[in-house]
Amino acid sequence: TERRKLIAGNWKMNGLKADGLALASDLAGRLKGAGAVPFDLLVCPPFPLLFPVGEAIKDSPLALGGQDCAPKTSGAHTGDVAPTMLTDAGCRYVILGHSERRADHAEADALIAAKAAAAHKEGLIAIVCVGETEAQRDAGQADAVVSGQLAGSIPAGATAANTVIAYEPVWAIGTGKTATPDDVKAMHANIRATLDGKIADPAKVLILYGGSVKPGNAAELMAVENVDGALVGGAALKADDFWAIATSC
Ligand code: G2H
Repeated sequence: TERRKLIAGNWKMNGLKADGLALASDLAGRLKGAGAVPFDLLVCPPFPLLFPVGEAIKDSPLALGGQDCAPKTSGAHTGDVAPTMLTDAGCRYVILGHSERRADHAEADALIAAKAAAAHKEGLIAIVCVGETEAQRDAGQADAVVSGQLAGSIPAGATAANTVIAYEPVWAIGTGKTATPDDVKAMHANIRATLDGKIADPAKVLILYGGSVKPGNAAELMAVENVDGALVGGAALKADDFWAIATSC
C-alpha cells in the first residue's frame, strides 16, 4: 500500500502573529519552490493565529490544522473552539488527545473519541495521539496502554481518509530522548494490527511518529516500516529544521 507521508508541525503554545506569519509564509514559499514532493506538509498554530496564517497560505499546498477542538458544534461552552470554526479558518486537520492535553486538561479516551467524531462530521481529518509513559514502558505495558487508548479514542465511522494516528511516547516528548527505530517499528506494527476492525482500510491509515523528531534523526525514523510521517513540536518552530525533516522523507 502506498501511503503518502505527512509531516505535521505542532507549534503548541508558541509564537505571536508576526512569528506565525513569517514561519508559515517561509514554508509555503519553500513548498512552492520545491514543486512535486513526496509528503504533505501541515502546520498547527495556536488558535488565535489560525485565521491570519490560513489567509496567508490559502493559495499554497501547505495545510493548516488546529491543536484541539470541542466535541460540540456551538453553544454555551466558554473557552472552547468548535470544529466549524477550524474549517472556517481554513483547517483540514485537527490534533486530538495530545499527551499534553491528556495531562494538562485530564482528557480521557471517551472525550477524545467525541471530539474526533465532531471533527469528522465537519470534514476534518483527526490526528489522534496515543503514547505510553516511561513508567508504563518500564512495566512492560506499552503495547497494552497504546492499544487501549486506540480502542477508546477512535470513534465509530473512522476511516483511513478521516483519521491519522500519531504515536508519541510521553517520555520522548520535548526531552531530547527518542525511541529507537526498533521500538518505533514494534509499536507501529502493534498500532496497525490494533486498527484492524476499528477503522476501515487499516492498511491505508497514516501512523505518525512524534517525540523529539529533529533533522538529525528524521531520516532514520521516517525509514522505519509503518512510519508514515512525523508530528514535530520544537523543531517545527524553525523553518530550516522543519523543512529539513520533511525533505528527509
Ligand atoms: C511531541 C512533539 C510534537 P517535540 O509532543 O507533538 O513535540 O517534537 O517537541 O518532542
